[in-house]
Amino acid sequence: AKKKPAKPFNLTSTELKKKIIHHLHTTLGTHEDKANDKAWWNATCAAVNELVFDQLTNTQKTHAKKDTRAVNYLSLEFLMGRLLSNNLHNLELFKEAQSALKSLGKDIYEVCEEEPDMALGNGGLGRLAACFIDSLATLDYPAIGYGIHYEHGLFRQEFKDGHQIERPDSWREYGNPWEICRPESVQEVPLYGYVETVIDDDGSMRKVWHPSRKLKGVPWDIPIVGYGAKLVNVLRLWESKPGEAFDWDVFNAGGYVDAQAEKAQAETVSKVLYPNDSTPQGKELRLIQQYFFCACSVKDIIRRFKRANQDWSVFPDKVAIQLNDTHPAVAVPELMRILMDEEGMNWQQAWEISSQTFAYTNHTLLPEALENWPVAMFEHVLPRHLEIIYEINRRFLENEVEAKWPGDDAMKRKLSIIQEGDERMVRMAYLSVVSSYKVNGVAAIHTRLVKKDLFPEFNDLYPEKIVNVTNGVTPRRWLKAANPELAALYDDTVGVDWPTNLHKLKDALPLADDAKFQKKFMSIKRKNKEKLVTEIAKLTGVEVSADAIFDIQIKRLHEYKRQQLNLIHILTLYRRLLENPDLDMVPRVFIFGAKAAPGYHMAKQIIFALNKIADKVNNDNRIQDKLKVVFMPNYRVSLAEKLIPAADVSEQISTAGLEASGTGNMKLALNGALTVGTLDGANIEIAEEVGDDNIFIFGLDVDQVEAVKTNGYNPFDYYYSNPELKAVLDWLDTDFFTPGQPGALSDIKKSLLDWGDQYLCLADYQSYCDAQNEVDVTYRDKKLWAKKAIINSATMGKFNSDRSIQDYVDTIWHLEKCPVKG
Ligand code: 26V
Repeated sequence: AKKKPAKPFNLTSTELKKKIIHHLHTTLGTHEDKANDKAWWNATCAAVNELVFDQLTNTQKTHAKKDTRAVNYLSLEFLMGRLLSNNLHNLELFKEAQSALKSLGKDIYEVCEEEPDMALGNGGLGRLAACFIDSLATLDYPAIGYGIHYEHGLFRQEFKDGHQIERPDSWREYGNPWEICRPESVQEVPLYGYVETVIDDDGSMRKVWHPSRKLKGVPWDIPIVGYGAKLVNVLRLWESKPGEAFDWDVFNAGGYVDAQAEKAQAETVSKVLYPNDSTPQGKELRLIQQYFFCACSVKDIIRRFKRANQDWSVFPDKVAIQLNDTHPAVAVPELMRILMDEEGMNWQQAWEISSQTFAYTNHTLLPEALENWPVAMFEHVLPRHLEIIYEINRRFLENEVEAKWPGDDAMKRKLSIIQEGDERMVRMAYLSVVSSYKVNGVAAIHTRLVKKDLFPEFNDLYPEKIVNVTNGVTPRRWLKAANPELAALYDDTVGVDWPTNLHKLKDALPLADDAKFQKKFMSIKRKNKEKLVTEIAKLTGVEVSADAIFDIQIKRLHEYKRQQLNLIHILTLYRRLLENPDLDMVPRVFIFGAKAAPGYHMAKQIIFALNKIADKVNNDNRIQDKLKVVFMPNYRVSLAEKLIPAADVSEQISTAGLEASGTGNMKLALNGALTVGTLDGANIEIAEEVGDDNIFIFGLDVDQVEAVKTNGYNPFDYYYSNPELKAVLDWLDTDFFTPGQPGALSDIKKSLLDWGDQYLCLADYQSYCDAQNEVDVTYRDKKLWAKKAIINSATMGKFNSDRSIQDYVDTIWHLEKCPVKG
């Protein structure tokens, strides 16, 4: 059972070394003597590409020939991180590359560090897309990821006096070895203008859109190597350029500046990723970004379809289009427009096709995160699309809603895709639900709430439409590549096929109690912690000990994720220590990684507060290093890969009902961290897998949250009845943490009291402290902790993104595998 299957490429390290040197000379134009790590990185990428591009060509040939159904995953975000180490692992050539580079005097980990992260996403939604395209390729499913080729990904975070500063991220400044430009597949994108109604000779009516501007979409392809490298799919990212309409005459007539300005404007469309992942700003540029990439992608999909088919009616059999949240929802009216205005279909024919093609994934219940576009703006940018949305809405209200709730105008207003009021709005979520054949939530509880609270009437209307697909993460990146020693231990213990069959880890469960295995498992954790100690010192200057509990909260900064609850618990411990420096507690290092949206005041305040508290705590000799606080700057995928393998405790403490799923929770548990968490998102399913004894659940559950809110929540009740809580909140009003600036942290206290504590931190405070106390008690029993850590890791099989993808295939996409020969 432990015999290793044949490798995709039978390359020895010597052969790989030859290739690397060859590329150093011929691709990089340099030489061993003067090459720096960047050059070595580039040369290694080029060597990898030789293998990958070959298999990419094979894949595309096979797919074109067989013309099998494919899924098109439309997403404004793909948070890929680095690709070299991942690609080497998926080609099963990491060891060979390691020794090749070693014989050249290079450390592969240092070489990999040269790669800038592809940070083309904000957080969970974008990283999920990245895991999914890895799994699709691994499982031999034909798929294309479509997105935007942003010049700048998510901003780089720096701290200045504890405050977050945003700096531009320039991931491609010195080129990117992974991408291939495909000028032969450029697309044109019309914008603005007006719609003309034309009556033809036979009396029939048609619409002609006269756009006033045109952009060009240039595709960049990034090969996606599945594990075992059997199949190589592509991620196709569109870059905007000025279209043909670009006025070269003006240019030649001396209007150089005007022409440059227009060019600059066109290029602005794919310039930067919007860093806000909670409140849509309603900016015209964002709508244009969405339309730009949808228009390019839909045309590209149709071009491929037409290459193999004449009969439009089979389109939904060949093409599935998945909308990653509502961000690409404008693809729906775009497909309708092409089918009617360009292919000459009538409404029924076009709708028949379109409504069998799209499916939509919802990723959030937060009302403020739902996208609504002002009708006026929509009309200005996309006049024809607005007409089509009106018609979708009219038919929906007059046929479906009327049939179900006859004469009920209130219901029509409620479900209308157009929200009436002072400023009329297009509700993109409703458009997506009405236009999709399936809608899915991303964890069991989330889907239940999507049905019950977000779209209850739609669920009545279409009882089969809303389904659950619980999220997952790729075990290749998040265990094999990120935690090579634990991966090797699993290889030896359960066999080498766990990277594709993560349930195999369960075979290690009988060893959870075994002293020898526990020792191996925990000494790997220890080594990972020691590496992180060095990294923390390097990045923050803070000295921490690997003997302490490493307690980690890494995710975007959001009030609903409740970093502030973690904060007030830290203050609680600090206060106890100051009152009793001999307090018997296991030393703890609280580690944070989080970016705040640039315009999100309270999130930035929380970062500032944590930095100020860290300054104070870390330099307080009275507390004998029992407490440390570390805020790691610029949290991103590559940093997550260093933090996750070193975590003892995983903080998953959102207000129940608000975190759709979470995926960091899965990665951390897979790497042997124990979760302190609420009954929210996928935490619930994690608890089911690991068992109640192996997770620290606290706080109100979804039903209790609802009850507390309906009964009128008053945070002051908790403040006045809990002296410890009162003391730490009052502390925030002093200048203890911000000498000379009293009140600098007061907003946090205000938000938790005067402003109503929307996220019920105070209601969950005591329960959270109790759970944290349990952590302390449990950690003292080294054997017990080791057992729980092993159980956590070994029971994460369900959260393999391969399982998620197979669920999508079974319930939504209905794809067939299309293996490719090497
Ligand atoms: C929302 C918005 C709002 C408009 C402005 C731009 C923008 C960009 C991104 C988002 C995404 C918010 C939704 C999101 O990221 N949800 C997360 O999805 C994860 C994957 O399903 C899930 O694990 C997290 O719980 C959920 O918060």
